[in-house]
Amino acid sequence: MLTLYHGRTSVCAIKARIMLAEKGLEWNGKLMTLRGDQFDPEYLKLNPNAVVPTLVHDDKVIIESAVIPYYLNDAFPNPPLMPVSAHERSKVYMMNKLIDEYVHNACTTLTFATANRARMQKMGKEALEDQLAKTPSPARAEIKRQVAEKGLDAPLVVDALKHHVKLLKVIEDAMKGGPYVAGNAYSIADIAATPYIWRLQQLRLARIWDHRPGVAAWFERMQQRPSFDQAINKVVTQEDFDVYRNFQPDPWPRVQEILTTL
Ligand SMILES: N[C@@H](CCC(=O)N[C@@H](CS)C(=O)NCC(=O)O)C(=O)O
Repeated sequence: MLTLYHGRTSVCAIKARIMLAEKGLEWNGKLMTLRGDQFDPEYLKLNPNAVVPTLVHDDKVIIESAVIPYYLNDAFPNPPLMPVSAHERSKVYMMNKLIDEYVHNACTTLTFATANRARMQKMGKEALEDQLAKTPSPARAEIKRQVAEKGLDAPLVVDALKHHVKLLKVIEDAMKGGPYVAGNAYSIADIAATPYIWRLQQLRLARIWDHRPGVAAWFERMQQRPSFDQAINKVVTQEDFDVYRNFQPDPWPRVQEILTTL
């Protein structure tokens, strides 16, 4: 039996849900609000990092959204979602490394500086600090602290945009060699990148890839896959989409201004 602890809009959880959908696997969902329930002692026993996703396969617990797809691909080999050639496999590893080391925290920076900022501000400084004190990652706590206060003017935003531009460049360059990130076949590399491009689109920042036709065509292909609908559109609620659609101020003018300085 497969159980996934996840969040509806969480990019890492979306990675796991796309993977499960691509494999055609049945799974039980344990939906988390991520407004405090990630710190429940019972959950911390499964995932000491207090984050989603967590996959439980029978009696085995697998954490880390970069690892879960490799695990599922090994445990359920069909259809295979890893390329065969060593070089193409290295592209999958590189994509996950780029995301793990840079893009994921950069995505947190942009999301909390924009769509999630009003909620943090509404909490008030004290309640926010109480929550940040519980997170096992001081780096992620600092991101939230900085962007709650300064929004897109927070110094971290510049690097966050740089990392996203790098991700877009990797995808654009990959499109010169085939329709997918690792070459001619859809793979875990595409699964890893999809939620981050979706998030930019939700944050009303899709114009970042206006001059990258390869990215636009690739993302269109990703959205056409049934797994995109299953993992995203069927899980994310209208209320979630409305938060992205309605948050203010429009982030594009400030983002565009920063992009010209990179
Ligand atoms: N390295 C972890 C990061 C997971 C992570 O940051 N998850 C976010 C959602 S995308 C989360 O649970 N956030 C809750 C919080 O920051 O308190 C992974 O890839 O699984």
